[in-house]
Amino acid sequence: MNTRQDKILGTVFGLALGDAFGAPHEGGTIERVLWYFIGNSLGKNRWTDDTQMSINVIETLNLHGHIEQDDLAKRFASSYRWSRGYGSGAAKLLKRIKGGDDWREANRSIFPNGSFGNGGAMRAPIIGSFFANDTDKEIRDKAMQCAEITHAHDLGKEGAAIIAQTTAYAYRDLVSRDLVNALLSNDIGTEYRLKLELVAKWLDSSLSIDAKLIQEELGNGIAALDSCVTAIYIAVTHLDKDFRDLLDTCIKVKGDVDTIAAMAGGIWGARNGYRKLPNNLLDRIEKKDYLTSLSMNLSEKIHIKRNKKWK
Ligand code: F2R
Ligand code: MG
Ligand code: MG
Repeated sequence: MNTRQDKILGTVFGLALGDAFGAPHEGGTIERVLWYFIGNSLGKNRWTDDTQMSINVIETLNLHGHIEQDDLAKRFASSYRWSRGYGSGAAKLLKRIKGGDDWREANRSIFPNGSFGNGGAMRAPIIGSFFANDTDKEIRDKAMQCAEITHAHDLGKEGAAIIAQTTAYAYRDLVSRDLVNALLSNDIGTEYRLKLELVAKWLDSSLSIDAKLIQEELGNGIAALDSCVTAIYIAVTHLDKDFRDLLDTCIKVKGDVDTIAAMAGGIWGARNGYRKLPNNLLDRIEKKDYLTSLSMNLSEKIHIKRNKKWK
């Protein structure tokens, strides 16, 4: 396995492991009991909407080499299954697209300004790794194009952009304060900038930052603004640690654990690669062979794209 394959597989499996092993810890009692019954597939750990939508992004990139929005909208809609635990607005929206509505109108039909949920950001690590060697502006644009199909709200799109950029920086082996500095050099909206500046302050200080403080200051909710910077902070502080430590921290932060762990796990995997992911978790993930072949294909497509052989 070459470095590019290792990093692409690392991104995809880091995301899927975070999702599948975070999901049983998400939400309140009812959600946990429900996931106890449907979170198992033939003895394997099932992933949720986070991984399903990421698979759809990979499929469209493998076919077109860029974000072909109409194709991606159809894939999101036809893959929708309630049992993957989609957000309630996303579920309604995807049913409308499946019923024939144009995504350009459907994406503002549930919430007038579009969704600010973290569903656009949870699939953004794929964009960050695939476009890792492109410019910051290109990475941000691609992430927003991918997000806007379901998340037209500025906060939903900006969350996707910063997750994609963080993944791209991790892919290029930027770490810690250098990574956060690179992120802050972009034209990021004030709401996210304030939280990222707090992250920078924490990294510069000798303060002990526990899960409760992360939860209180950065958030742990289903809105992109309450989860994207949380995932970035956890990823940046665990890039040189074991993947299981990252997962433990996500579980301690509580709330939207599958999505925070999927985003942080994808970023971690882009830096550390597939080979550093824990085998005992990889062996238990649902549809591992399918994810592997999709990811290998994605890695090959990057090679073709870089060598300008894309037809
Ligand atoms: N759905 C789940 N988990 C179930 C947890 C339910 C939870 N207790 C709750 O608070 O709802 N997980 C999956 O959903 C998340 C991704 O969601 P996505 O794709 O962003 O969905 P949606 O429906 O677009 O947005 C989520 C909710 O955010 C609120 N919201 C969004 N935009 C809004 C707006 N403009 N105005 C008002 N509210 C808005 C709504 O409550 C949406 O339902 C991931 O965690 C994934 O794992
Ligand atoms: Mg989910
Ligand atoms: Mg979630």
